[in-house]
Amino acid sequence: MNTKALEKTALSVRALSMDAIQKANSGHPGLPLGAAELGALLYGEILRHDPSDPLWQDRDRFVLSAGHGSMFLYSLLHLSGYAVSLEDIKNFRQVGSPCAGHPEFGMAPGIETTTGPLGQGIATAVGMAIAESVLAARFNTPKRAIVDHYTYTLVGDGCLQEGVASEASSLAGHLGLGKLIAFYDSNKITIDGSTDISFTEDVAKRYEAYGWQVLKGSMYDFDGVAKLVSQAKAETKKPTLIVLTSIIGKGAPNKQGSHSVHGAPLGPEEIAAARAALGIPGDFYVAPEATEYFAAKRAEWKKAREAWAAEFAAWAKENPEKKAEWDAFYAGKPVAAPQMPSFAAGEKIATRTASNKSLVAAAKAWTNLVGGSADLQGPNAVAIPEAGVYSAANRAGRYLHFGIREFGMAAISNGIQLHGGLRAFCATFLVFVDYLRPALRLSALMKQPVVYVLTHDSIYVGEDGPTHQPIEHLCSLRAMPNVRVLRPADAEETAVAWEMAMARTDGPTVLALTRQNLPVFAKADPDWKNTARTGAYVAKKADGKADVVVLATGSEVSLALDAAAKVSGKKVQVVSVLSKELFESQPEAVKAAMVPAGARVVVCEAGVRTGWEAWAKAADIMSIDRFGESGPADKVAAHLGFTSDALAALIAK
Ligand SMILES: Cc1ncc(C[n+]2csc(CCOP(=O)(O)OP(=O)(O)O)c2C)c(N)n1
Ligand SMILES: [Mg+2]
Repeated sequence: MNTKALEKTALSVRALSMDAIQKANSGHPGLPLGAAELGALLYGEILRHDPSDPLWQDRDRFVLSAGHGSMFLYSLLHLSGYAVSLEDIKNFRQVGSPCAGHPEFGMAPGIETTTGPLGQGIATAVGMAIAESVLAARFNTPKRAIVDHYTYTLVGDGCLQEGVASEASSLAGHLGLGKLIAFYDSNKITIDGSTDISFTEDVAKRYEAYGWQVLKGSMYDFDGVAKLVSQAKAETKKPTLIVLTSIIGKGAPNKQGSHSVHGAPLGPEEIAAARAALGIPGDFYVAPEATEYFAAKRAEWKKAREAWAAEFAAWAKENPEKKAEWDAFYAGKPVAAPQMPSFAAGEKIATRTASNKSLVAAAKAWTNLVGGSADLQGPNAVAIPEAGVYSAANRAGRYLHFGIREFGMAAISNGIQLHGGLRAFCATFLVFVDYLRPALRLSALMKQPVVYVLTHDSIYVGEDGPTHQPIEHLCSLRAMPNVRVLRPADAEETAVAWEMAMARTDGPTVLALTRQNLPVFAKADPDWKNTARTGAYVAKKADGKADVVVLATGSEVSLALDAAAKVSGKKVQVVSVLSKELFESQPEAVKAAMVPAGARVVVCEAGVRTGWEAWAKAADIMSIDRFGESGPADKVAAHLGFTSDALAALIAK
């Protein structure tokens, strides 16, 4: 190990970070300065990666969970040879710069996931480690291990205070993810000051209790940390937490060790003092020794990757069937054409139950579909018997028992999806989407097509009462950019919704599904399966030009069909709105074909009115703008005015 070059690399990380943050007049120097040595060691000696092929499937993954320390990552990406230029670093935190305020997936090669919301990074890393083990079990042969890499993450005090980190770490310990290695930048400082004011637990003991191996060392001891990493790798049955004692902002002589260095530029005087103390000769300094060191490393890395490629080619030749599957996995394509289920008109079946049939069919075609529920396998109807259960003993299993950890589940699903090669889904009650919302937001921001199976989608849940009855949830999910909310109205629509979810490549899909049975109804539009992909289609056509168009979603479509049958003297058309936001994004002509100009619009949805006002007058919207009630579903619905008689009366008005 070339300690001198590593020291010069750490020096360059400090120099670039303090200058970029000063130039932007915004940012967080504490972590990049305090953890620069680990960064040098990680990017120089520990990671198996190749900046000339940043998407190399068998690269080690690194997640900067403490995303506020983004300059740590950008400096190291630049120094080690990724396509992050000095110019990019000088544009840190400027509009359009790949060096955004917090690391953003897709903005620059080498950023494995978006971080910044503390705690989610380590949870996402858990998902990546799961993905690695699934793919290794699926593809490696006794002769060749073509999937064999580690997942590293760097967490701070903040990440380890967040509940989502606990959820995911508990599961990681249970699953025995031996190739997950987390470094803890233990500087005992957060924004408000010393961790003494709010965080005095024994983190090491907590992680031991989760089933992790816990090791301790100093952030500034290259040999020591390298040895700890070897020890972490030697423990194949447990994830490892390496607690590194550190000094926040190390190198800024008057500010280091204090919370003042966490999240504000050092200022010209402190920068001058730091330069003098560290021997930094000028602006945006990169030590020549660091440049030389990484130039040599790049040649080594390229060779290592080419050796893997040769191994892969030999493997592909020996295992043509596995290779075909591998190609499909990485292209996001099914290995066989999906055979979605069909249903008979009149059949009464809950959309969650229909969803299970579609999920099982999808899992047959997309043999890389991996996921599960937060302890609601039965209620969410997400069992996939032939997929097997993923566990420490069965890495080839594709069903994940996430336990009652909704937020951890969704962040882990992002990691599984981001890793590459797999499709992820997860499931819980729709009302508990609030427990996982921040991870759904990152799925949407990162354009990851995770499928969220969210059942028990309204007051029709019944007896479990208001805590379990979604009210504002459909509206709030529709408000989140790039989330596609699909609320199918019967079993047939559910199959189409699953097809749409699996076909999506650029963002998450929420499937809002019923607990209660719904009739499979005859559709007026003969081409409804295609029309539905616009977000809506005509379920019942008016006789001639419609006087009233009823827009309904999910279970309220059959309510609307019943109501329409009760209305005389008016030409009523019923439109099933599978996806409100998708329908609203269509050209005017598409919308007008279903909702003709001049027709009165009535809306029916068992949720809040907000968002429907553009379609109908407030008095024409049948909605629920209060919390629900505990009672049998039909009684609760009647109590809240959700009957076909009430809707018929509204239509007839
Ligand atoms: C979920 C979430 N809550 C709050 C914040 C705001 N925040 C950013 S950094 C930080 C303190 C983090 O402390 P630590 O992880 O110890 O980082 P250090 O100060 O040591 O760099 C907070 C509260 C955030 N980014 N994410
Ligand atoms: Mg800290």
